[in-house]
Amino acid sequence: MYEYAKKEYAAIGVDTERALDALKNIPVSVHCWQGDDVIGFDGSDSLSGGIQTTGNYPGRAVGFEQLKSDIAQAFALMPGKKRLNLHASYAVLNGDDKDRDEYAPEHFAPWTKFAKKIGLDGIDFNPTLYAHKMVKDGLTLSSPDERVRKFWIKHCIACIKISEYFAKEFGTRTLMNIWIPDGFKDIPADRLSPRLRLKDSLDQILSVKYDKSKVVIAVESKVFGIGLESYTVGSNEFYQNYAARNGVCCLLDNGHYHPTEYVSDKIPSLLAFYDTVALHVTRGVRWDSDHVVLFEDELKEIAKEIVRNDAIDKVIIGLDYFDASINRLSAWITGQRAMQKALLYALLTNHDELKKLQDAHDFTALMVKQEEYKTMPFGAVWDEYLKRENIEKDYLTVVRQCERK
Ligand code: RNT
Ligand code: ZN
Repeated sequence: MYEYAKKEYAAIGVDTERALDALKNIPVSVHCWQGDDVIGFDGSDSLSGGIQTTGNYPGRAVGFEQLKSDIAQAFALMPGKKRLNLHASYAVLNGDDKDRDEYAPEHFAPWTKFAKKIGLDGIDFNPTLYAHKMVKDGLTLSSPDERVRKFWIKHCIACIKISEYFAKEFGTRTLMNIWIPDGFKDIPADRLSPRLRLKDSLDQILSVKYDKSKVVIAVESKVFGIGLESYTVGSNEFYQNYAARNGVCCLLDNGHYHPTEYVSDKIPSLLAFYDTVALHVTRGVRWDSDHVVLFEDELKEIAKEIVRNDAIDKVIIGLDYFDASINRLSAWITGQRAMQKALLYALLTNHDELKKLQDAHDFTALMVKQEEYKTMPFGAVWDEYLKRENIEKDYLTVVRQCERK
């Protein structure tokens, strides 16, 4: 089957061997939070900040040991180069009575040890500014209460140190992504002041010296959250301008825009101005519902924008979804494999030929060729990839076994 597929693709000017080689080297940062419904280890056992996990499927990982073993199991069934995307709320405190503003590399050393043991490429990191008593009236870095802002500024600075530590340990760049939930349910009286306070807080965080070749800091915008429908402090315009002026990176979460806006179209817009663009790949169904990522059209378009713009080294791919209504290991694996499939699909496309058709304004041929791709023997190349990665195609059987255990 693979030999046949190889010939078919060669006939349209695509080298499947090159595609397979490229795919296995594209790192995908897999989020730890699918395993435990975004709860974390450090206290608050309910989620806040306008995000929500729905479903009551049994088997939520509780504590470091369970989450570690679930990650080891799920990651073993994922092909390709993997990184672990960690939130600060997953600190391993071992009885150390420290709050988030005092977290240090030592609280994450057990994660480093584990990630090295299972052969990961590195760890990416996220300060956690939700599900905590210092979130006052739903606000963190934009709070009118200086004490609140100070606490979260300190937390973010602590996270820069921890990110630097991860980068040093693995010898790869660590992405540190800042997302805050700050917003209002109903019509505000002042939309500017919270944004000015957020700007000042970010300035204070970024005034700390850090090695930009080791740590990439990103800011993640959003349009609304549950219970925060009317106003979001960290809006798209706010963060894009902040990032452009302050030399940080924008993180695009494809659940964070209006449903008719596409992140696939935003990636090349940002690539025109930035060296680095970060992604949270998710699937919103009617809202930012964080459904499991599937191999569908918008995901394919996102992958095409990464591949055909020679942006594999510029776009940092991370996953961000959480489904508690199905087996969590299966959710993890399905989404990660979907991302890999979309990248492979993009790598198996003769972009030069299609671009030429666009430049010649031959949209008739472009449409025909794009349709032809859809029935190419893609599955045979995917199966070959799994074989070469030593990964069984079937993961449901293993997942069911784990479930029984
Ligand atoms: C929330 C953001 C944020 C979180 C994670 C847990 O809407 O997408 O990235 O999902 O940090
Ligand atoms: Zn996100």
